[in-house]
Amino acid sequence: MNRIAFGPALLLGFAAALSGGTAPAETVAVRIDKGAFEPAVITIKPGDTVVWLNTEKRTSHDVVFEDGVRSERLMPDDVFERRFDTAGRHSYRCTPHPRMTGEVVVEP
Ligand SMILES: [Cu+2]
Repeated sequence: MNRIAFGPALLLGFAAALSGGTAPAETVAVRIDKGAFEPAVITIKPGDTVVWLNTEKRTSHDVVFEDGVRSERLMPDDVFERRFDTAGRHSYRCTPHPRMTGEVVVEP
């Protein structure tokens, strides 16, 4: 086995993979405040995670997706997070406040 010859090629390949344009996964925040999701529409990349934070003083909310994924009831300062691996539009709403709607747009 020839580690000296093989090592640099492996390192170069790794560096190329790192700079290959695939951004590292990010986590983005949506505030729940004054009876609204802020921002109501958020655009992310596959693999990113969205964190919802209830910043109300005393009102609880939830986050319920059309595909069945849902948070627990979020009391003030509670958080809920979901990672999105597939492209598409993911609509959600708040059960106790049906006018509260939001959307996560996952663009490849
Ligand atoms: Cu609500």
